[in-house]
Amino acid sequence: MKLIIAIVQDEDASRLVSGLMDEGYSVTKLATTGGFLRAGNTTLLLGVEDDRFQGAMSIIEKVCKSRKQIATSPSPVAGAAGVYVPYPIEVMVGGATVFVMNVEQFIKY
Ligand code: 2BA
Repeated sequence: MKLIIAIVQDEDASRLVSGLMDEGYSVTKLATTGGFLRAGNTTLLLGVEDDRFQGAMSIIEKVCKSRKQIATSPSPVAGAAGVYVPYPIEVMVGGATVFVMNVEQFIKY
């Protein structure tokens, strides 16, 4: 069994959960915040049997889209007058950031 931890954009989360549930995957959805943009994103936890792992990854890859986001720089630079002003930056946020772990035990009480 594997544990998939997928960090996705909020815009894709609902469709992704539906797509996974429709195929019989169990999903836990967490409301999370990215450290760099300080904006909300969604983290999904999926415990999947090894033979169903690729199926889950295919759904994640198909549903989650990369997007450009404009954000205020997290580290403002000093302007000409020595005043620190935030400036807008454009970052490409990935469709999904996925961590995969082997599960040693899976227990339900
Ligand atoms: P954030 O930390 O808010 O990052 C959003 C996007 O900002 C990132 O997209 C990346 O394009 C950019 N970014 C992040 N850190 C940066 C930096 N130090 N300098 C310049 N640009 C930077 P993604 O890489 O697709 O990441 C999307 C979200 O996935 C992240 O949101 C974070 O919540 C999570 N994530 C990504 N890599 C991670 C990791 N190694 N460990 C834990 N969470 C991660």
